[in-house]
Amino acid sequence: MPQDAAESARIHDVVIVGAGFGGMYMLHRLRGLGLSAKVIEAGSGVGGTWYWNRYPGARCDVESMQYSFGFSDELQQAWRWSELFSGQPEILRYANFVADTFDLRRDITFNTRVQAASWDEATACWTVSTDSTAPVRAHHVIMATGCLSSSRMPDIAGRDTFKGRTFHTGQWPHQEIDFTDQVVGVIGTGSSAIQSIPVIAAQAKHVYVFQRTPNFSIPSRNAPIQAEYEAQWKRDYTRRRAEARKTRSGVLSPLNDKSALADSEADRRAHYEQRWKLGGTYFMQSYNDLALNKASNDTAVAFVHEKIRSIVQDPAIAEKLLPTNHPIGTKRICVDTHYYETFNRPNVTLVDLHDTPISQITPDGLDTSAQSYGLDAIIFATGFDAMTGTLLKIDIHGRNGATLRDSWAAGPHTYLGLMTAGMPNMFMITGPGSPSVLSNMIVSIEQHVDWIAECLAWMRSNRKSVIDADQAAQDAWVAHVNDVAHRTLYPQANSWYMGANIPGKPQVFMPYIGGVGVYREKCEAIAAAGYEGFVMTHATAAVQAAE
Ligand code: FAD
Ligand code: N01
Repeated sequence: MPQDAAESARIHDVVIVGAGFGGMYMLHRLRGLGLSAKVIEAGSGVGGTWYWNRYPGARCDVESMQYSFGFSDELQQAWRWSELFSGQPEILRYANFVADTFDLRRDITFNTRVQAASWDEATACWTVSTDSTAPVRAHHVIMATGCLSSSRMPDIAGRDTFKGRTFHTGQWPHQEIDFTDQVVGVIGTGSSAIQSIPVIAAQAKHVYVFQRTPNFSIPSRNAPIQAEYEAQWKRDYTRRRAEARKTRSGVLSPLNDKSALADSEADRRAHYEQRWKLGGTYFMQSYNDLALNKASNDTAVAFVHEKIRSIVQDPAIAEKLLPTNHPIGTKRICVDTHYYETFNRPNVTLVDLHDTPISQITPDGLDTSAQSYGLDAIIFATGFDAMTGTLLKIDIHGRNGATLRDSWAAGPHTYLGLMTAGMPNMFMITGPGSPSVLSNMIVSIEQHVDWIAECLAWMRSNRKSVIDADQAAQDAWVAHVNDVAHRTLYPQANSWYMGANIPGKPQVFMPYIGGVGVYREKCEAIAAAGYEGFVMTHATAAVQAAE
């Protein structure tokens, strides 16, 4: 039989879409259960985020000793990180090391994009269609498609007329890009821009930073990892990983468990100074109510504003860099290496789009309503259609032909961020409605993968072949996710967490903000209660015949 025909006839236990950290670990766990699994990946290699986001300065903002897999002690002892916050090339090498260690590539089909998936009730099977292979059939589909994997190019008039080079940070070329002697425009001032601008400015002739909304950024204080620090972690890894899994964010971090308003002005300032010196996202742990109480949050905002004013020499530029339209932390906080200092360089110009928006891209550069800028290259650091964009690009048809696009028309509806009612046997790793992007994502990925693997093992031993989310349980979970979000300051920001960066996208707070530890307990309790809120059915005659 030709290979394509043989593949079409075969029914896998599981198809996994995506070979980032989620898909890789899922494959490893399924093999351990003796299930047949095939991974389909659009890129030509593993690593997901770290395969695609190769822009200068890309690095993690969760410490590498923590932003790494904890499921295998051999793996965590063997791998050595060189920096506290490792750069993209090193994280990609790590992903490849994981693939080599567990011999993952032999079950991954690369350079293949999944375009559609449809459920057949009679055979209890998904048929997964791709852009370059015969359709693949499987009893279960696991979407490990990533929360930040659909880059977003803004619709700016004349975009395609530009004669120079254009880049998106989330789809960066694989070869080194040299900006020497080039005039570069960077559109956007989110995390990707804030990481890349200082590196590009050190090389380019001139950089224009086109800023629509300023963001808060904290210095990372990145440094090489000292041998003793690494040894401490490695001696105590098992206990520390277990502790991290119980925290709010999946990161061991020094939370100061009191209100910002409980300290005097002087003590608060001294404490913020300490945190600023410590650096990184830990700043948001300065007090326990920065995400809850506007008055507390305002104290942190005022401190960071003061810092920006003290770093940026030109007071007019400093004022333009002050974020004022959202509480600190309600958009993903940025972490940088010399971002604000970069605006003291003579070859960097901040273009404030607030009063003078971009009107068009021209063959030679970019026009704002006030001025034309001649550019050799434009970098779109304009973010992602986060959390739902990648899933909704796939044409998914579940029970009775219902589509995921219809079922999520008013925003993503899931049970635990793991399944959506009407899409039987389709799981999502770090789907909307789970802590996902509000956490150390490797911790959240491991938790979802383990939960899904254990669920599949349970189904097999209990002779269940189909699992679906119960509609009422899902509705209650969606209401809970909303309720918890609205007890915080997060919904006050026009963030991508809210879908606010995509014109026309429903504005709902998508991740679950109840915390990684609390969420894990809920998931475990639900499993222990026989998968409460899920509906499981026995194998039908048709399924048995197909097996
Ligand atoms: P991804 O890594 O996004 O992998 C998904 C894969 O699915 C991709 O390879 C994609 O090509 C593939 N795919 C998608 N759709 C299809 C399809 N239809 N067909 C075939 N293949 C498909 N998180 C942290 O916790 N800490 C950090 O410091 C951190 N830093 C980040 C820095 C950047 C620049 C970005 C963009 C994100 C960062 N994140 C960070 C979030 C990061 O996305 C996660 O930590 C993690 O890497 C996600 O892994 P994943 O496997 O779930 O998804
Ligand atoms: O994207 P973003 P990102 N004209 O959406 C601007 C993770 N990550 O790629 O705010 C002009 O944050 C937009 O402006 P505005 C992390 O979770 C982590 O930077 O819409 N500007 C904004 O400034 C992060 O949150 C790291 O007004 C336009 C920017 O583009 C997530 O990925 C590093 C525009 C987009 O910012 C996304 O970050 C990198 C237009 N038409 C990424 N359209 C770490 O450090 C958009 N913008 C770990």
